[in-house]
Amino acid sequence: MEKLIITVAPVGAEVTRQDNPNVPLTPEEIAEEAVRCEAKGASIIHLHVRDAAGNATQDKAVFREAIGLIRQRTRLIVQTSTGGAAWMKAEERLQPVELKPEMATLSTGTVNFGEEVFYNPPPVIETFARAIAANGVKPEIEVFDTGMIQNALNLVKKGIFQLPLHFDFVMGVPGGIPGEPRHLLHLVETLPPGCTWTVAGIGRSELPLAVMAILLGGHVRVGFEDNVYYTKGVPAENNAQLVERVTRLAGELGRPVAAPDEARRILGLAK
Ligand code: KMH
Ligand code: ZN
Repeated sequence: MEKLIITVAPVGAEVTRQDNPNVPLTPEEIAEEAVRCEAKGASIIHLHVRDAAGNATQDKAVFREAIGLIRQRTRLIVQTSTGGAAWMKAEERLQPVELKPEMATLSTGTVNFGEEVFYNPPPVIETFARAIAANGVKPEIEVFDTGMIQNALNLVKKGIFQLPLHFDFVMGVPGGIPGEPRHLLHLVETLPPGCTWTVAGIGRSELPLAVMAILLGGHVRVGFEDNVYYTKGVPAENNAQLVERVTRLAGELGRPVAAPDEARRILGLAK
């Protein structure tokens, strides 16, 4: 098994300071959190940014500032979101890809997202995929339900992406695939050989699915975007605390964590 890649998703688009008073919001706060998370074992940062009022934005200028600070202070792989928030228009969501980050997400299907709809019809998926490929960015396919794997493989058939692809199973979103072990096994079995995957369990499914991924040879995403608690009813102090727990568990289970440059090799990013 390869070493474990830990992605931290510290900001998200929906989480607020009411949910957890320690959510980093400004580029400076996000960069400080990135430093803490790298020190505890993260090698990828899944990046959303906020405007001056603390609301989700896909503004390229804010992404540029945050990415600049993260790059100055860490070796983390920066993975920008193209999902943004469910209420955003597609053109708005795609902006950060123009900055040519090392990675960007691509959600390959529409899904109910709590009370909203995260809308990704086929033409949007294809436009995003072509932009990601044209900018030389490595995609992470965000899978909220099983059919989204097939939709991603269709992009390979069309020659836009090449195998092996890297997937993120986002499990436990109300409206998406439930965050249960049997569903993770099914998703993993559905992937073509050679693909890599990580799991982002939402809320209380974060920890059990992380442990399964450690054991199965997958990778793990944690952070306030997915879960703001350390244990039931107890808000995490910061994102680094969630990263540290995964590093500790992985060590106990005999799976050391990858440093950023090792993650680059595992994901085929190393030049
Ligand atoms: N905020 C969600 C609607 C991504 O970052 O690529 C979508 C999302 C996925 O977070
Ligand atoms: Zn996201």
